[in-house]
Amino acid sequence: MTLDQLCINTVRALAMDAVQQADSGHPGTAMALAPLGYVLWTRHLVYNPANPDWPDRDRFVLSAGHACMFLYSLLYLTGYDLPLEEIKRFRQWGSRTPGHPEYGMTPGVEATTGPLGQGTGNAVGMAIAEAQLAALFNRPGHRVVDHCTYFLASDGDLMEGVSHEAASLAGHLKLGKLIGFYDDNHITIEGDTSLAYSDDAVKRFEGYGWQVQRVADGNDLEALDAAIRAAKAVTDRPSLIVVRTHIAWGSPNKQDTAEAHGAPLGADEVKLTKQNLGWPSLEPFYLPDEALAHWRRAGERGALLEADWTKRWHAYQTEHPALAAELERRRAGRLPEGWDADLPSFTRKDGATATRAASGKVLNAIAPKLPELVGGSADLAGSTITLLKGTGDFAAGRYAERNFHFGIREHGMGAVLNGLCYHQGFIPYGGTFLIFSEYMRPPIRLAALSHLRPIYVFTHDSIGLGEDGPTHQPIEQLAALRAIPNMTVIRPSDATEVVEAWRAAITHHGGPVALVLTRQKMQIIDRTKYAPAAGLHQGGYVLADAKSGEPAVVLIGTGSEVELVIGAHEQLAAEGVAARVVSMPCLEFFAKQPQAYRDAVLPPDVPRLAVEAGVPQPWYRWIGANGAMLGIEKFGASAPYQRIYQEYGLTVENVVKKAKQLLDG
Ligand SMILES: Cc1ncc(C[n+]2csc(CCOP(=O)(O)OP(=O)(O)O)c2C)c(N)n1
Repeated sequence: MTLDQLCINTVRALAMDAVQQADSGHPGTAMALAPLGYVLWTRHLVYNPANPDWPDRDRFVLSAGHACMFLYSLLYLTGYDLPLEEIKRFRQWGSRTPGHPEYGMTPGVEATTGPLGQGTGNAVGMAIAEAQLAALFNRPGHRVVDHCTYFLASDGDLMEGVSHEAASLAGHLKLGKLIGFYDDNHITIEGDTSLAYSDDAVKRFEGYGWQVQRVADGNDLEALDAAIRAAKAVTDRPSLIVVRTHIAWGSPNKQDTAEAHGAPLGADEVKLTKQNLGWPSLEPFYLPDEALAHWRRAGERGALLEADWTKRWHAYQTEHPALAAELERRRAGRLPEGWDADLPSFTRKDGATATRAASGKVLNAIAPKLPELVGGSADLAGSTITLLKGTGDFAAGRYAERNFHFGIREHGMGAVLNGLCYHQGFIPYGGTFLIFSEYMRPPIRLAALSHLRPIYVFTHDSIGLGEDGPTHQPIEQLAALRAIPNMTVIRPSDATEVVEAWRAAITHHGGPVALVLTRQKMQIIDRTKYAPAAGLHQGGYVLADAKSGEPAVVLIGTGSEVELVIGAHEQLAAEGVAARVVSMPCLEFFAKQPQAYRDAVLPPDVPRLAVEAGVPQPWYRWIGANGAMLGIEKFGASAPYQRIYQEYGLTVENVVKKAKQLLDG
C-alpha cells in the first residue's frame, strides 16, 4: 500500500472504529471522503493546528455535519489539540467529539453543523466576511486578509432550500474565494437519491453563476488535486466541485447502501472492510506510525505558513499601524472608544414615532463609529428601516460597502449572518418582518446554540401592522423566539427605549438579539414624568407607580402595549385605584436580575396583569397563579389597526376592566 493510501485508510479506519465503539454515528461518508480530505488537508488547505484561530487561515465548513468523524479524524491526524482519547470517546458525555460538530467545543471546528444546508450558508457568510475585510484592509504590497472558504455539502445539503438561497446569493456576489465540494454519492437515509431527487446540480450551480467541475472518481487524487487548483485559479465566481463518491467505500457489503449512512458497520463488517482495504491490523484505533507521521508533517506545514503570514503582518503593522490596530480591534470584538457618543435622545417634542423609525435613526447614528456593523434586509429595507446612509451597496467588486441586499431569502440571510459572526470582525444585522422570523428560525436557533451575536431587526411586530392582515400579523412569534435558550428578545415601547435596546444589542455577547419593532407610530413616553428608559437593561422596570408607592395591582406591558397600560394607569388613578406600570421590554434580561430586584418590581403579593399583543404563553411565569393576561389567542385580521385592537379587546378600557376584575378577585 502506498503511503498516500495508508494515510487515506487511516481516516476510514478511525471513522469505522469510532462509530463502532460509540455504537452510533455515520461512518460511510467519512470513509468515502477520505481521499478528498487527504488531498485538501495535505496539499491545499491553509491552517495551523497549533493555532486554530490564526486569522488568515482558510475556513473549512463541514456542512454535512453528520459526517463529523471525517473532520475529527483530520483534526486529530494533522495535530490539533484533539487527542486520540477524544476520538475514542466519540459522542460521549463531556467529550470534545460530539455527535455533530459544535463551534467552540473542538479546536478547528469552524461552525456548528448538522441541520443540513446551514453550513453551506455559513460558508457564504464567511466568504463575504473575507471579501469585505480584504477590500477594507489590504493595501498594495500587503495582502494580510487572503484566505479561502471551503465547504463540504452532501445530497441533503443541496436539497435543503437554504443552500439554494445562499448559493444563489454567492453566485450573484461573485465570491471567488468560496469553494464547495458536493459529495455526490447517490445515497440518503431512505435509499438511493433517485427516490426524491433528480436535479442536475451542475446546471443548477452554473445557473447561479458558479464555476462547476466534476470529479468522476472520488478516489482519484490527481483529479481532486487538479479540480481544487482550477477552483482556486478562478477568482471571479465561486466554485463547486462535484465529486462522485461511494458511501462506505471499501466495505464489501455496505458500500453504496443507505445502511452505511447512520449506523455502525457492525464488528464483522469492520473486520471485512479492514481486510478488504489491506489494513495492517484488526485492533481498533490502530494507527500505522508512518501514516501518523505523514499526517503530522502536513499539519506542521501550517506553522511555516503562519510564520510567513506573521512576517507579512508585522510589515503591514509597521507601514499601516492604524489599519492594523483597527483590524485587530475588530477581530477581538472590542468596541471602539466612544462608539455610543452620537446615540440620539428622543423627547415628546419629536412627536409620535414608530419604533422601527427610531431604530433607523439610532442605527444610522451609531454606524459611522462602528464599521463592523454591517447588514441589510431580505428586500424590506424601506420597511425595516435598516439602510445605512453614507455607505453603498455591498456587491460584486464593491465589497467594502456596508448595505447588504440579501434578496428575498430570509433563511439564507440568517445563515449568512451566522457565517459573518463565525468569521469574526463583524456585528452583522438582518431585517425582515417579525412574521418572517419563521423563515429564518433554523439559523436563529443555531446562532443561539453557538453563542453567535447577530442582531435581528424584526419590524411590523403585531396586529398593529394593520391592513396586511393575518398572514403578516405575528401572534405566536414572540413566544416562539423567547422559547429559544440563549436568545434575547427586546420589544421597546417607544423611541427612548429603542436607543437603549440598540445599546444593549451592541454590547451583548454570546447570543443573538432580536429587536422587535412597530410599524405604527407610538407616543414617546415623557421621561420627565416617567422613569428613564435605561431601565430596559434590567429587562423590566417600574415606569410609574401608585402615588402611595403601594400598588394594589401591577400592570405590565411590552412594546406598543405599554401605551395602553399607561392609559389604564392614569384612568385607574383618577378612580382612586393604586396601580403600578411596569415596562418589560426584555423578559430574558429581567429573568437574569437578582430575586430582590424582581420582587421590588413585581411585589410577590400584588396581583399582576400583563398586556401584550401576542399569545400569553411566555407570561405565565411572570403573572403568577393569581395574575391575568390580556393577549391574543387567535390569528389576526385585515383592517386598520385601531379597529383590530378594539375588536381584540386591547384597549385602555379593557385593561382597566381586567385590572378591576383582578382586584375584585
Ligand atoms: C435539516 C435536516 N433534516 C434532516 C436531517 C436528518 N438527516 C441527517 S443526514 C440526512 C440525509 C443523508 O443523506 P446525505 O445528505 O446524502 O448524506 P450521506 O448519506 O451521503 O452522508 C438526513 C435526512 C438533518 N440532519 N437536517
